[in-house]
Amino acid sequence: MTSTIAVTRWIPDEALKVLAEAGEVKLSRADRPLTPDELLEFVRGASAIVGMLHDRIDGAVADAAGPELKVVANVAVGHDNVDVPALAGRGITVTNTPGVLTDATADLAFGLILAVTRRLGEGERLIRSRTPWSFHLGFLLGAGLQDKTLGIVGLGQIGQAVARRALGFGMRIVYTGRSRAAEDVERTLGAKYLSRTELLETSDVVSLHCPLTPETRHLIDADALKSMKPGAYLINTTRGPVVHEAALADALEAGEIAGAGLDVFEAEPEVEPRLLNRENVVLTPHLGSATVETRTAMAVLAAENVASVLTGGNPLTEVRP
Ligand code: 8YV
Repeated sequence: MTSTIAVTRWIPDEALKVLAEAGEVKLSRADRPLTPDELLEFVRGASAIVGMLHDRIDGAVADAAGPELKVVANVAVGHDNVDVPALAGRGITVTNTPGVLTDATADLAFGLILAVTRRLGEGERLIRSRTPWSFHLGFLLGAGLQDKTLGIVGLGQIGQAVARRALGFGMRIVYTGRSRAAEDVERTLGAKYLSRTELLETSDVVSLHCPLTPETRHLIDADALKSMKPGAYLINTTRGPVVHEAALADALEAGEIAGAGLDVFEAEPEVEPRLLNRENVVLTPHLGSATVETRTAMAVLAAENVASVLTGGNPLTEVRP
């Protein structure tokens, strides 16, 4: 019997080609996430589900798919949208796409660091609004990065890639996380392990690269923001709920930190309205991995995971509960 592979949104042709060899592809043409009810209906009878950001794939979705479901391939490194224990309990393999999006996401994080510290959005808005301006030595001054401290929360693959970029800009690296990085990673990056509080108190730029888990939800709350330096910047390219967005708006209004660069939001696509008109905030719509090369590689890796599991092989990049 041919396997049905339910793909919840557009994916590149290169990945569709891989999937087509493994089964019959059922592709949602919606340019938005399916609603929970639509998703339950869409996956009915599927042997594999290719899902992505904002698809909530849990036990109910697995039950709606039925007994044929063998694999859920999430086209993302983050898998907070998938209830991995519930699926594992039903014998379903879950995979993600680590590695292939590391550099693109680190580039975007560094782009946000530069954009917010050098006030690029502000300058661009000024010109586009035809506001008269003239050069003087104090005009739109930002903060330099040389000799400043970058605090990385979560020194995994993406955190390390951001640190490598920061070294090229003359920054010092400190980091925090659930555990210490390997000695050679610390040595190569000159990275010093600090407690979360020490990191927040000493960093000029704090960049978040931890996964969203119950422990990291609202990791950056009002207290955390209060412990940051008044001249510091917060960068978030991981998951919105790691930051308490209303508390961030409060902190920016109170001048507790200097600015923020955000690619992710607590309730995407909504954004806390008080952030929208702040000049010292740079906002991008979840673009971390959004390059042609990276999105293609992510989708192909997800497809290869599906093909391997459906043909009786091992998954390439499995998420274990
Ligand atoms: C993805 C991401 O593009 O991989 C992740 O975890 O956040 C992004 O790189 C997005 O999640 C698409 O599913």
